[in-house]
Amino acid sequence: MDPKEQYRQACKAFFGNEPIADITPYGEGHINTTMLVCINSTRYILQRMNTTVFPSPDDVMHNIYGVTSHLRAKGKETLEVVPTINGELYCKHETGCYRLYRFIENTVTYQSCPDAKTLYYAGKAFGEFQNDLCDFEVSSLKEIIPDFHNTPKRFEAFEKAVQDDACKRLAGCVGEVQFVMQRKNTYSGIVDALACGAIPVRITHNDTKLNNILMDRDTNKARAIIDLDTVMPGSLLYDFGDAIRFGASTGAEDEKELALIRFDIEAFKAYADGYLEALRGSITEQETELMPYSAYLMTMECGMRFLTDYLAGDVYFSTRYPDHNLVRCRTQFKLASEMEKQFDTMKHICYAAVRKQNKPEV
Ligand code: ADP
Ligand code: GN1
Ligand code: MG
Repeated sequence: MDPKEQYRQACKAFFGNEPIADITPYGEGHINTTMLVCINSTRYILQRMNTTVFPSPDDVMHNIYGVTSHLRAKGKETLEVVPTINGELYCKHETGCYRLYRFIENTVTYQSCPDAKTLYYAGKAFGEFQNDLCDFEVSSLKEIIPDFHNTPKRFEAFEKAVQDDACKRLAGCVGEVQFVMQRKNTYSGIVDALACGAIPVRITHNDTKLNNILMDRDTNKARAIIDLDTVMPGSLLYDFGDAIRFGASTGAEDEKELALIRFDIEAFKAYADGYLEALRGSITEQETELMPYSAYLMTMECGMRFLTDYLAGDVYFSTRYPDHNLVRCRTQFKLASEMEKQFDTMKHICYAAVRKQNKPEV
């Protein structure tokens, strides 16, 4: 079936035979297939969910419905799930599972950070998101992808992909593979801290890159946190680190010219300021201590996931050309190697931002 026709058919579950004015691919997500649909002069986001990555769409939609209801009750702008005509949260069609959101108008998403102020607003938004979910009932959340940010397990998967070399691509990425191998002793800092209770388990977003926030087109302030597929129990360090790996880079995640990729310490400061301001002192000492490391770790983890997928034949992330995952992993490793040299400065920034929040008001 013609791909567009699949989406037209899926629309029937939500709109019956209403005429569809327009249907076009939208956004830069790596996981779901996203379409912008216009019906009766109203715009919607129609997504075919990636059921390889998310084998239980029921669980994903259960979490999203719960989390968005919770946020809306607190007056927050959030994703609005449009149910099917039969009242279901998504539709199962012969070509896949589809869900529909209202399009949040007058917003933009960034594929790389335009300026530090934008990252400050992003940090504030994710900090508020963290706060807003601190009274959400954990037991009502399904665990969508177990061990999602378990970096040692991600490393095991990487080692296996190297051993298998399923697509005979290893010879072309020996330097990148060595880069990951040489750092194998650095990957367990957050899982160890969680396991021994040194840092708390919280409800986290787990995919905090800048293009998962809708910013207001006029004010540039954050309007809504989107891509709620991976909201699960985790560490706030996953959210902080992942936001930095994407937002505090001077280039896009798939920039081929590595000279353009630098770790931007001003952007790091802006995000940390916004995030810690929104957390209003609820971060612990151990979490603060690990903030710089989390930025490095989430960057390495993402890089090794891209490289794993490259070796496995691009079976997980969507790619637009054969070396796309290899290009992506290189930007991550460039960033990680720059971060390694700036831990002290980063630590200083984080502690200064925390102190500012803890200072009693006069
Ligand atoms: P993926 O899981 O593939 O990353 P996302 O849910 O992040 O998919 O959606 C991809 C892109 O679509 C986002 O980066 C954003 O630009 C856009 N988008 C998603 N939902 C909405 C919405 N409700 N309103 C406006 N834009 C949206
Ligand atoms: C994926 O769905 P998207 O494009 O927002 C991935 C993240 C990665 C990110 C890298 C469920 O995010 O974990 O960090 O790509 N999401 C999933 O850009 O694996
Ligand atoms: Mg996304």
